[in-house]
Amino acid sequence: KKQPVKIMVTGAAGQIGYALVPMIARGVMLGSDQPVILHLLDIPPAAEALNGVKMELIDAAFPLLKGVVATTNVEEACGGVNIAIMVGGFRRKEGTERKDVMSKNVSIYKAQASALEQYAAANCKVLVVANPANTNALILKEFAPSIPAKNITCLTRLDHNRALGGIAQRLNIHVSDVKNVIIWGNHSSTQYPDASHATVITQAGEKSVKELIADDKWLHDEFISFVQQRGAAIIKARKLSSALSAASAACDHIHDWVLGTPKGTWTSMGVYSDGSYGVPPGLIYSFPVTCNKGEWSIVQGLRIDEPSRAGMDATAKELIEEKTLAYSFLD
Ligand code: NAX
Repeated sequence: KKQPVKIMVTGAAGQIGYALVPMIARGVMLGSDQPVILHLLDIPPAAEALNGVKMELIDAAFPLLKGVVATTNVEEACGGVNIAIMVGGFRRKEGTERKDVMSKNVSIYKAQASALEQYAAANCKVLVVANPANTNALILKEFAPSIPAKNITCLTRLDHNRALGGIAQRLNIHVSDVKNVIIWGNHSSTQYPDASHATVITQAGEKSVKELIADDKWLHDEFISFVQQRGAAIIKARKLSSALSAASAACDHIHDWVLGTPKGTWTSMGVYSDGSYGVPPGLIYSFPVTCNKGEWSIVQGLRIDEPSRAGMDATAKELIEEKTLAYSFLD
């Protein structure tokens, strides 16, 4: 019988948390034979709401859920966790400046990095969802030096899934027949969604999306802005930002990282750059990756065309600026 895996969700009283924890407890993240124990963290003003989430988890009587810890104490939340999903953070509200958001998140991620380093299980895998996701993950990495850099990632799977969906809609096919899009760079509006290596499974075998769509304008303009602007479209429609799709993407990210990507298929993950594709090392940058036995590796050898190169560089430039801004709060 499998031992339960301990999973921490920070910001668990928020809207993504509310969508995410039942998915984890149902086995969506780690499989229907893997028991889990949830550690839910939020801040004191949300303590009562957090306790309400715990009560609902109990009431749902999930067979795989072996325990729930709901706390506002970071050390307690991090205790022995094998997986940490960082959804909590300071959010940008109307009128707040980017720099204020950054300074608050730098101090949150610095503190939570130390707690993870001291109290989490050895080899804990970390996924940062909270924005600015790439830079929060980088701060976390810097302040948890004993956690291997390869264990610290950020979420761009939602953008990846949106890109698959955009192509499926354009070709009027099912999303599961599309694969190998890429999200390069930052989880922000400078991200570069790339369909130039994407393929579609047809009855006549695998065909390239470029060949099937053959409309360069759509692939270079409409597709890219569809993916980049989808988050804003959700906010306009729901008056709230994406939550169920973000939660689902977080499950996909951990699922594939732990259990592996299907043969011939890659996904997108924000990971610590090793300089692949000329991306500056020392950034958390989204790359195409395959996963095997709990380890990701960047897909190598893809041909990069001119527009992709420009897009990949622009989003790297923004990440360098974010890093500089974040570091300015550390002195
Ligand atoms: P909510 O504001 O609903 O929830 C955030 C929760 O975090 C709140 O309950 C808050 O009390 C808690 N929190 C604040 N500071 C904390 C701290 N220091 N420790 C623990 N918890 C803390 O936001 P929600 O819609 O759930 O979004 C969460 C984050 O995900 C935001 O930063 C958002 O920008 C980001 N997103 C990232 C996405 C991605 O693809 N990477 C997509 C969706 C989402 O926009």
